[in-house]
Amino acid sequence: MIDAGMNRFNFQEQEMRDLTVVKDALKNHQIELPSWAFGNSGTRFKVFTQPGVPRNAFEKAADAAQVHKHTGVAPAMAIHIPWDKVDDYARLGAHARDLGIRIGTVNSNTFQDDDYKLGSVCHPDPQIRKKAVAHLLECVDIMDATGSRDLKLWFADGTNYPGQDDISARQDRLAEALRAVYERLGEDQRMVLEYKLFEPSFYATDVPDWGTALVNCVALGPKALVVVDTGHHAPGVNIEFIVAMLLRAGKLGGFDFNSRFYADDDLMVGAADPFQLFRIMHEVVRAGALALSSGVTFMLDQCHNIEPKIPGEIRSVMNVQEAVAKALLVDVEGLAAAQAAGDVLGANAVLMDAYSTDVRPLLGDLREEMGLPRDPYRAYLASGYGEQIIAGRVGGTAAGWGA
Ligand code: RM4
Ligand code: MN
Repeated sequence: MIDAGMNRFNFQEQEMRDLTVVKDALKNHQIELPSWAFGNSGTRFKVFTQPGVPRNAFEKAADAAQVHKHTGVAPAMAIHIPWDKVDDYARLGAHARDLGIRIGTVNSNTFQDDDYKLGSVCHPDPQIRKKAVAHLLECVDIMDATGSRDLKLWFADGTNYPGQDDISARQDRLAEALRAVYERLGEDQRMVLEYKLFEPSFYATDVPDWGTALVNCVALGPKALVVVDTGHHAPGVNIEFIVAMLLRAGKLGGFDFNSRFYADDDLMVGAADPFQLFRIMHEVVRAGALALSSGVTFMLDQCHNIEPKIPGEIRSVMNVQEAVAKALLVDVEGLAAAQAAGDVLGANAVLMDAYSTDVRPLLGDLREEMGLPRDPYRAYLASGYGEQIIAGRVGGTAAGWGA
């Protein structure tokens, strides 16, 4: 005899067990913040400065720590060299630890020097290439001091006109430079190679897509992995497909999350297309790559040009969490059954059910369990920190996209 009441009880128990799994996964999912999100930024037309902006990497770490304090899931700040150049990187690492966070990915910069007009590691002049590689090696020294695991490489290299340089020769130069850096990496260090379709080069970019990045990383070895910046594709590209392929190859190093309406807009992640973010996270969850141990870094790479910066980062972290929560709620067995049965609409419905779930109450409960405010955004606004930095950070030069 079927006891309906009993079944209902079992169902609830099952649901609760599932929610515990979902909550645990969310608690352990870490999001890394970019130091440059806290500095002034803008477009090539105008940088609108904001009061209270950090003057150096130490103050950026203090702001990043605020995001972590209110969200509980953002315990790392990536740095950009030379924007975050300091005299003593070990002290910067210790400062971050005192604030309850750590220094994460070290981002190299081979695009803001006059010498790099025709490229950096792919430049036709061996002297310029040498200079670029020296910078990358210096970044590895910095990783040693901060205890960072990853060196992020993004190259502005490319050409503007057909015939300007030899496409294939530039690839040889790229491979040679990458090899030199790869060989310098420590036991637990990795290099993550980021591709971008175009800009600042408008004809041929040297690392324009995941194919080029992957070919290079495979040739280098296990410590070289690909980074997916969500703003670095042509419109309409199926990014979750790329993510799935890289995960299958064991070559996804991490993400640079942001939103785009047009090109590399660097807007808040989950603002332009929360559904795309969900689809990406579904592939990540499906592959079991959410946890820190998976080696996939979930970084933000954004600029808050017109909105306040710390709240913008908090909002972004919350957006990622919402997408992750929804991806974790996908009825995996139901989906597999529908797929196996060729039930097109049924399978799609399983995914859409998860996406359509309002996960905000779940995330509020989770935060309460973690001793955090239910709404990190409002809690930050009420904290007075924003007013405090405006009053306190007077004088000096506000940080921006310059060394
Ligand atoms: C590039 C790329 C890099 C970022 C710089 C600021 O477009 O996304 O990841 O470090 O911008
Ligand atoms: Mn990026």
